Amino acid sequence: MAESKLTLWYSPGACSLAPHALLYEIEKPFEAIRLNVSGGFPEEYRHLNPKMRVPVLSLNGEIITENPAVMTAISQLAPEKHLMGQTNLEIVRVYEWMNWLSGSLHGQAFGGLVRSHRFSDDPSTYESIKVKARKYIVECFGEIDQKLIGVHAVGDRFTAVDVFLYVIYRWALPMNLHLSQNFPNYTKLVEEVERRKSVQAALAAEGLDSKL
Ligand SMILES: N[C@@H](CCC(=O)N[C@@H](CS)C(=O)NCC(=O)O)C(=O)O
Repeated sequence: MAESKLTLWYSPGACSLAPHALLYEIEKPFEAIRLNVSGGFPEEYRHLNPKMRVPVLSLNGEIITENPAVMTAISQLAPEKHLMGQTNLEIVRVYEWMNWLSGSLHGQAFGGLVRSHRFSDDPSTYESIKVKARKYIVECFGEIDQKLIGVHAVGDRFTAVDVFLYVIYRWALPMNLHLSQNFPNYTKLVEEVERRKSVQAALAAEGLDSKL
């Protein structure tokens, strides 16, 4: 069977780092195109993703956006690895995590912290939006820590959820939240994820340090 043609658009350290690592995980050839979130995306990018966000995956010319969908598409290329879970219940749990991480923790909590202007047109409210967002991040990290019983979020093997959790944990590193003391289970999972070859390869490709 012919190999799929895969291209990922990413920005270093952004949520696209998770599908970037998954691409190494499935061990298939792909092209990765670097953008820079902080510098703003070039206008030509709009035709690929009118939402102007990363990640974007092109799979044989089909454009896929939204992290849970992008990671599902990548995982389907190596079904034997069960990156979206193996049993029916595991698959359900993976989507339960993915939706919450993507919608609530990423979109609302980190969105409020980093992009407060999207939540109000009144600049005088931005500081209070940031304060609330920070509280919500801490609350979500507490929920994650409580939910984790082993070093994997779902079942007893690595899934896409683990690497998504890893990327989000990295965002909190500069926030002075004393992560290892306050969230020991989450920290253990992150340490485990960071040891993976796929994650090390994605970090190197994006020019990022391990940091943990
Ligand atoms: N709902 C989207 C959100 C993607 C997203 O917000 N990506 C960030 C990087 S982590 C981005 O491209 N930000 C640019 C911006 O907000 O202008 C998904 O899950 O893929």
